[in-house]
Amino acid sequence: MTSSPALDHGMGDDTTIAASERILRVAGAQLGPIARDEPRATVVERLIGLLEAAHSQGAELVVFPELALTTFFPRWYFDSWDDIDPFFETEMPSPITAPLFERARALGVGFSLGYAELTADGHHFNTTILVERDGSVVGRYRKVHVPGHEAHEPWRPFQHLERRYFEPGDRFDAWQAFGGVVGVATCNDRRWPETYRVFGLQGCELLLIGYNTPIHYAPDPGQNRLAGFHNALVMQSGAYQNGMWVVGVAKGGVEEGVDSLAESCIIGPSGEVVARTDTTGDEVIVADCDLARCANYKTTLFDFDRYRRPEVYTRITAQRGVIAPEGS
Ligand code: CDV
Repeated sequence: MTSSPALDHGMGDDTTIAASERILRVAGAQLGPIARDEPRATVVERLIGLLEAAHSQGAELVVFPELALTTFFPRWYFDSWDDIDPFFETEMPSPITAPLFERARALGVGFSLGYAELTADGHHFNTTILVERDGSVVGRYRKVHVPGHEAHEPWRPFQHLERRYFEPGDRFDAWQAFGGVVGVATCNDRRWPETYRVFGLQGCELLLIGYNTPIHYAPDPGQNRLAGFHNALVMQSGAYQNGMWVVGVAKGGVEEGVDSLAESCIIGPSGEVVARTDTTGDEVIVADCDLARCANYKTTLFDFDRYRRPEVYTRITAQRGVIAPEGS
């Protein structure tokens, strides 16, 4: 499927609920692989090229992937923080990333950008920053669901050591930005329905999700052939069940020998995909996201205030793992 602002969003004539349009033209800026030795400055040049391509198509907001400045380094085991910390940013913007911020402000384009954050007091997070069209920082999001493992597991063809290198974030905050209510989540967060619902409960109309998803899933390779299906399944259902736009953007392709899912897409509050990449490299997709359309779902089938039963859902926050009923 190619991207097109003029694409029929498949919502027919269901215009009775959304009073007036609130259209934001959003771009997903998919990245192809970043080599381990690719300098940050070169990556920033690629990001600026994608930003300019998105702007030339009228986009006001550009969504970049998770950990968009480096290769996906959790695939390697490192014993010493001296080897890990060079993948992290200690300031944002920094002298190297400042040209992206400056170009975006000059063009009047906002963006979200995933990067590895090392705080002044030594904490490591998988972070995404959201920047408005005037260059102001809307907020920073730190990945809540950190997947993978903590220790070296030599049986795997490659590692997924996010749990060794990142602490989890502890907040899902939506923000007033871009003329609507906007949230950010990161990669594995998209597989958890709680993510979308916590944003949905804040009236979120647009959720931005960057990801790096290796297609080979070592704990259960039987899932490999379903990587694309599961990617679409979780984001489409999250969009529909919460009446929000979801923009999922990959760093895809074969990076340092590991094949990662591309299939970046923009999904409407109906749950329908309205734009999707058709390569595994650097590629921009664009869609006109009418944020007012969210009301069609938020005020009908998914009128939370009318229909939800939080008193019946207490296990969701009171309990972490499974507790099966007693008996055989
Ligand atoms: N970067 C990620 O969070 N990747 C995970 C792994 C587990 C494949 C994902 O959910 O896509």
